[in-house]
Amino acid sequence: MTLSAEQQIEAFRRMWLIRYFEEAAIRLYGEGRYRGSTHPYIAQEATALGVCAALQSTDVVLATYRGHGAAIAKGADPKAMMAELLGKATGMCKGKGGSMHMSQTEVGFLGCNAIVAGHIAIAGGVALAQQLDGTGAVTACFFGDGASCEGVFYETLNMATLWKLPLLLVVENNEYAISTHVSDAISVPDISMRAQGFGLPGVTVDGRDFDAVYAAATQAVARARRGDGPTLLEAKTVRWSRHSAVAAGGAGGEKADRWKLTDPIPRFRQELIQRGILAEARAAEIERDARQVIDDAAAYAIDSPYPALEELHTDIFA
Ligand SMILES: Cc1ncc(C[n+]2csc(CCOP(=O)(O)OP(=O)(O)O)c2C)c(N)n1
Repeated sequence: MTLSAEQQIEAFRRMWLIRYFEEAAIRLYGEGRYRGSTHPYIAQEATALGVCAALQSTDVVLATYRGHGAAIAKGADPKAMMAELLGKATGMCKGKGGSMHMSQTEVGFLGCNAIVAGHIAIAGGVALAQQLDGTGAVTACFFGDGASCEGVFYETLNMATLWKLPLLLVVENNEYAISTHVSDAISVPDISMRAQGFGLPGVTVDGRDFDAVYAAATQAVARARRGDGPTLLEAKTVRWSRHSAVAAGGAGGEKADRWKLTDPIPRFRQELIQRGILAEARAAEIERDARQVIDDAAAYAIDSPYPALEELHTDIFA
């Protein structure tokens, strides 16, 4: 499967939407416009876009608290996301989810999750439902290197492989779980090697390379749709220097700006220009337009009302 020029340009546009969304999220947090926290996806954009470009609109995605990127990549509305971030009634979850619990089921984004690795089991369940429904739909689940050390990851690998579930497990190895480096926590050089013990394919790609992620995801999705079962796809990447808007942790010092040297967006832009798909002027226009979309989304979110007090108990499951 190859992507059309329009699809590649749309992926490029969404990379900028993610980048500007995250920059705005950090800025708005600093201005005290919302509480809790936010976990930037900056520098990891090519992974979410590469995977989501291999999915159909009827496929679904689950992500972590670092999930704004996956949401935008799956087609979620930045305005409704920004309003959700600020806890406003116009948010995609009516302001009750916030940064770590965004979801928009209409576009197949089943949500961000605050519990490290908790959603891996949920994704297994969603894939089981898809298999039982027989629609041919596939689930993609994004999580971090730290999450791949949790027991529920191994339980899901085992059952998903045994039952041949239509599941794509995407481990985004950004080297750090808050302040713990992978070399202090993980016994193998590639997390994808862990697939060997469970009998499913494990693949490692450069997560900053859109084409590499897309190619690997396309194969994994085809395998899942054929009914041959899950794939563990490791996307190696680097993280924005801070874990979250409130917690530091990570590279720090001279390593802190490493992501800038391997920024996936100029890399993809260069690729598209070399392929003759994009001209310099058009690339600049796309970037400008994406920034405007996010500026408008921020203004919309700021101007939106908070949920009314009477809404306190609606949509609450207990
Ligand atoms: C079950 C659980 N344990 C601990 C935490 C606290 N916590 C939040 S993020 C995080 C690090 C996870 O790192 P990783 O899985 O590598 O993902 P990344 O943040 O790098 O995207 C931890 C320990 C949590 N939210 N849930």
